[in-house]
Amino acid sequence: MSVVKEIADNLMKGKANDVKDLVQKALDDGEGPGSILNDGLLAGMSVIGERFKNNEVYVPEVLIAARAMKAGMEVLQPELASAGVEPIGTAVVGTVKGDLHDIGKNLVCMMLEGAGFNVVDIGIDAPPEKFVSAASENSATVVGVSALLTTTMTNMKAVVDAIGASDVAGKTKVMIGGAPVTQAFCDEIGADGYAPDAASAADLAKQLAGV
Ligand code: B1M
Repeated sequence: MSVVKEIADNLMKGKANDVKDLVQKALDDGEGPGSILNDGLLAGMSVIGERFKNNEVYVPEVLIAARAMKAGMEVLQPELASAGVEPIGTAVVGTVKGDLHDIGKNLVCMMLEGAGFNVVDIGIDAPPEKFVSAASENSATVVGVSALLTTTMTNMKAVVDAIGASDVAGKTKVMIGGAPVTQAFCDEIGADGYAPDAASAADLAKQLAGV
């Protein structure tokens, strides 16, 4: 098995230390940072995403795979920067104002990172202005809004409206998700897309970013 394939394999098993060592070995062997990222780390994370979507693995497996990806990225990041490998876009992600739930939002962030996005996590209880300023400062391709409560999902419309009235209107797409959120609600508030789970959120973000 090639070292790059071994990276993907060990990432899927959540073996953070092995992934870190294998990324270093691949670099020492002269493997390109882009291939280590795309065919190793992102390939492994994409398999985990698909399995999660199909209920073949659950939240703990995703978390340990994401931890392994982070370990590999620590070694790879400086090499990517010097090789000029760019992220596929920037995603600003947060939980809507009034809402303190962040487990699903964190999973969405991990899947977006796993798909190759630079992720700016603005945390929980985030007012519309925070989404707008983070999107503007980071030239976000996508803004992701999470809500877990029927009482806070209504605040998503304020984010959609604020982005629409800001300097990033037309440049940044807004996607929404969370347990009480539906496609019908997405259509009603005029968001650009809805994803039912974290893996689908990464697919949707790529689609919205046109990659
Ligand atoms: Co709360 N809570 N909670 N809670 N909590 C729920 C959501 C609830 C359904 C429980 C219940 O009553 N059965 C209920 C909501 C009812 C409703 O509105 N329909 C509820 C309530 C009522 C409350 C409080 C009001 C309770 C109280 O104080 N009386 C309070 C509100 C606080 C606030 O936010 N202002 C509250 C507080 C809390 C805790 C702080 C104790 C804790 C949160 C801890 C944390 O997040 N750090 C908590 C928890 C843990 C839950 C449950 C048990 C689990 C939520 C979770 O993390 N799920 C939840 C009941 C349940 O779901 N069984 C419940 C796992 C996570 C991976 O799933 O977040 O759905 P989820 O994310 C999924 C998808 O939804 C999607 O992808 C994720 C992974 O596939 N997704 C997106 C999420 N965001 C997305 C964004 C996207 C795309 C997809 O694009 C941007």
